Amino acid sequence: MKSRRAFLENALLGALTVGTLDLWEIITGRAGHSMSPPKGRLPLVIATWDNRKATDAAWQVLSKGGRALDAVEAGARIPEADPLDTSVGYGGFPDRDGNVTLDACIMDEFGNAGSVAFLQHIMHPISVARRILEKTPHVMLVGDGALEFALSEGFKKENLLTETARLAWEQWKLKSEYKPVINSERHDTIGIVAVDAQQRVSGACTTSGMAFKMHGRVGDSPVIGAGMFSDNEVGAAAATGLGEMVLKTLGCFLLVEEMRRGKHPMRAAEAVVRRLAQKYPKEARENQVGYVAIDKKGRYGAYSLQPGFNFALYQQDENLVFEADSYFKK
Ligand code: SD4
Repeated sequence: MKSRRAFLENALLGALTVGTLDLWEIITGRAGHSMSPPKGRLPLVIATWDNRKATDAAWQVLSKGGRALDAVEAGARIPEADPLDTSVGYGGFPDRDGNVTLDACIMDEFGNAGSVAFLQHIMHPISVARRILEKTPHVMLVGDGALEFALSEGFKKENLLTETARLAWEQWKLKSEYKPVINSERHDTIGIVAVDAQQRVSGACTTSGMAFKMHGRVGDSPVIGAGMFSDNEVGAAAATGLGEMVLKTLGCFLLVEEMRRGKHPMRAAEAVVRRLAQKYPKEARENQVGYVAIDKKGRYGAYSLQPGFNFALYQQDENLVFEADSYFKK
């Protein structure tokens, strides 16, 4: 019943949050709802946005004593195959020329990494990234080369543009004067990080990127250290939101380094968001960036620029979703 109590405490925390100070934290020394208690618990998986189906798939691996790498891959594959998720894989909104182009990366507990960018026609870029990690001496393959590799590994070539996504693109073309507009409202990219019962840390990130982007545009999600970073000595982090901002600050690498210096995952995520807000004040005011993070002890945290960033968390047999604290307030 401890998990139920933790849930109630988290709800109470939400109610007690005033401005940037968390009253609950002041009264009890306990952390806020974007922040786990100081002790942490294993195993644990956390994902950007309300990706509870993904954290559930990951939990099926973790709860049986499985490997964090398998858990994050299993989780990432859920939105990739979901035609209703318009920011990831099949059903993802296309670029401004009508092509669905995908970015993904994955890291294991040994620090090995695999990544694909600007990949077309393959429903599960995260699994292609894992094959790159396991079967090649490289970290990253892009475009036609990534597609060739995927096909040689037995992945199927498919049409990923759903009718819904095509219609949204047609609509966008009418309104947008055909400029490469960065769509700042829609964000469902999944970044998913886990630590398993044996304290192995891994992470994955997969996306179709910004809707209606310029053809060839690659965001933060496939870039190791930007959209995701995992270091088995410390923990892991994943990002969502305007990839250009995450890329310019190498956000996830920075976040893991903040944890290495001793910060709780939530405080580390907050520090990285503050860096963004201070360095790029105009972009920060107008766009969303959010981070989720875990450390090796099983503590978690999340923080975003704008309010409204939520995250899914599976720990102690409960699959929950919380809204993260944010730099700008409602
Ligand atoms: C990108 N970071 O390509 C991704 C977009 C994103 O939810 O997170 N969308 O910039």
